[in-house]
Amino acid sequence: MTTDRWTTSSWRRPPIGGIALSVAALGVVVPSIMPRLAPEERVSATPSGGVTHDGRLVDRLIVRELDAENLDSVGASGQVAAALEPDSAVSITEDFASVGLDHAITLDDAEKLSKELVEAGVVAAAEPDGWRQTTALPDDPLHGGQWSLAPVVDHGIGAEDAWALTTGSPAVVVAIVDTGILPHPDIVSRLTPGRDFVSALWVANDGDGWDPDPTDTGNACDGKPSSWHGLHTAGTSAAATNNSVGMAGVDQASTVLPVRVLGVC
Ligand SMILES: [Ca+2]
Ligand SMILES: [Ca+2]
Ligand SMILES: [Ca+2]
Repeated sequence: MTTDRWTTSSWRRPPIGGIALSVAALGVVVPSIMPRLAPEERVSATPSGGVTHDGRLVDRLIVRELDAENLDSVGASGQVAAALEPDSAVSITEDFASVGLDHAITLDDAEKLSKELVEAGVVAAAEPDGWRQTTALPDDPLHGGQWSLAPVVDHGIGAEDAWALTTGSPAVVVAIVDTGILPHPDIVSRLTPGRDFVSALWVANDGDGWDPDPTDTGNACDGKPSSWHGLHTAGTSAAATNNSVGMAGVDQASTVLPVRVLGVC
């Protein structure tokens, strides 16, 4: 099990004029100009109920840039900014810092507060700063190379985030309409009897037309090797997962129904 920083949607506004201070200066600059409000005057710092994304409350935000002019004329900005505890600011980079809140709030409220801080001009960007555990990381040795399952920011489908919500259902049957199937040890336990619908004998490569055996007999031609594409797509969809073999399947519980429709060439 590994842990890593989570990030959620952050709120950003376009660059504005005036003097922008690094948030690394929060601990020095903000206390002298930020009003401290009574709890009943503060906004967004009251938990609204429900559970957080990872079951924990959020007590810090990651923020970027303070605008000195807006902080000099706090007004409504100060009401929002009062939820921050600038003395607790920890510099992350030259522009970013993690800043404590006056008390822990839910993830939803932390995201709302982040948006309000940006809209009020207190910071240029903000998002909740918290921890979550990666509990859905499979042990399949080839999973690391499955780029299509990578996080969305890395141009994948974000499978690990999805698996945190569900790993699939045995009630689902996925028909793989492709070149057929092979008895690979990473998929054989997930198969239900399929069908071979290649009718033309000159492309069937199994000596007959339609039949109840969707085994992929290969489609090599014109010097190109067989693709075994049906096995590939079946594995991506529903390979046995967390079995220390091969790859991980997007759906870890469904059944695969192989349908052979592609023959030679
Ligand atoms: Ca056949
Ligand atoms: Ca067949
Ligand atoms: Ca596997």
